[in-house]
Amino acid sequence: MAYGSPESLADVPAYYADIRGGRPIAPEHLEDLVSRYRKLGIEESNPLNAITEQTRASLEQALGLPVFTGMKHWTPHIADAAARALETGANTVVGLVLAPHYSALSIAGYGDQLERALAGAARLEFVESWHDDPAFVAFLADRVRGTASHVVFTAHSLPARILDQGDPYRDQLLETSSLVAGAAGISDWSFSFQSESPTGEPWLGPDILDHLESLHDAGTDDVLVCPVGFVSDHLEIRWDIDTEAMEKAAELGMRLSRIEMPNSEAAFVDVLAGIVRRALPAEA
Ligand code: FEC
Repeated sequence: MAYGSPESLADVPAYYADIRGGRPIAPEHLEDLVSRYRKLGIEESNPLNAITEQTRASLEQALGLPVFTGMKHWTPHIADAAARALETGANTVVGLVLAPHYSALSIAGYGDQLERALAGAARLEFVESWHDDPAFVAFLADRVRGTASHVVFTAHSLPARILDQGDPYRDQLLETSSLVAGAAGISDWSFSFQSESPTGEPWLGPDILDHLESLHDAGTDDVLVCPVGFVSDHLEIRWDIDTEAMEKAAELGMRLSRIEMPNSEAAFVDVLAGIVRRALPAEA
């Protein structure tokens, strides 16, 4: 399962409405979102969902089992994937989200959609998080090992109220970052959030743009961004990091680069295949 992305600019209002779940959208926020997709060159077709399809196809090959894509906010929906799995006669379904860290405000929503769609017609083995999977940690460690830059690990922010609710999201993100840094032998690193939404409530920080200023004030001039909370080249990477954070770094006179995202790379697909195999019951 993946977040999903609008196929064309014309889809953006319906896509945003799905993300907001019926809550109102300020016209200026919709315009801003349309303009971000337009500036990335997305008009009639969107390469971002294609990455998920490549990952699905490669995972199917690696596992020798049918793999279906379900998107949280776009088509094919999670319910479509569940229906297709049931049509093939599946009696066990492994639910894996292409996002490693659990939050009640993110992964739980995928699980609810899948559980509702399966409605008990197949056994559900839902992977709640894979933030400390040793193969995933080793994959990311390979991406940052040997760098001379200060490494900033990042992930999508969420409303700060999750901390009062005992949500493990931030702790899991810090754990992944520390495991990756440890495996790569890196001591010069920090963590920041990114991609905060204008919902009118406080979100978890620091945001990467503020964090870059703090790093600059502390004398850092060379940063490598490692977005541990994401696995592919979507809007939050191509806009929030490659465009906004890059512009901010240039303004401050800093160098900023980021790791290549895992996307559908064979070594990453092997990581996913290992997680699915471990989630499968012994008799499946
Ligand atoms: O490339 C694309 O087209 C889609 C990129 C995309 C990913 C993604 C991942 C996460 N989100 C998470 C939480 C929230 C919360 C809200 C929210 C809002 C948006 C909006 C867009 C968007 N998100 Fe996202 N997210 C992506 C895109 N996200 C677009 C709406 C406009 C905007 O704010 O820019 C606030 C919802 C609300 O308004 O109530 C909360 C989390 C993740 C990482 C886990 C995952 O991938 O599921 C958490 C990719």
